[in-house]
Amino acid sequence: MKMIIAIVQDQDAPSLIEDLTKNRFRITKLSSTGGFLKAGNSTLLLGVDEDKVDEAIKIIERNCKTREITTSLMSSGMPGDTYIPYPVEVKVGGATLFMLDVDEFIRI
Ligand code: 2BA
Repeated sequence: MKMIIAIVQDQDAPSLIEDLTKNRFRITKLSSTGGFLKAGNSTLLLGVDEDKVDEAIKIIERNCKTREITTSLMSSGMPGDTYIPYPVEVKVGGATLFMLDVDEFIRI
């Protein structure tokens, strides 16, 4: 069994969860925050049999879009300086996936 940790944009999470559950995947959704943008995103945990991993990835691909986001980050030159906002444009994935081997899966 594999554990897929999928970090996705909040906008894509509802349709992705619906599509995954419709296809009999089990999911836990965690509310998370990206370290760079400091904006909310969604982290999904999927415990998946090895032969279902490709199917899960295909479902994630068809539900998660890449978006260009312009946002303001704050910079300060020296400690004590005022923070100055500056615009940055970033391309936020699709999805960021981590694949972990599961030693044991127990349901009680
Ligand atoms: P954030 O950390 O808020 O990053 C949002 C987007 O900002 C990233 O999109 C990337 O395009 C850009 N970005 C992130 N760190 C950057 C940096 N140091 N310099 C320049 N640009 C930077 P994605 O790569 O699609 O990542 C989307 C979200 O997935 C991230 O939100 C973070 O929550 C998570 N993530 C991505 N890679 C990760 C990793 N290696 N470990 C843990 N979480 C990760």
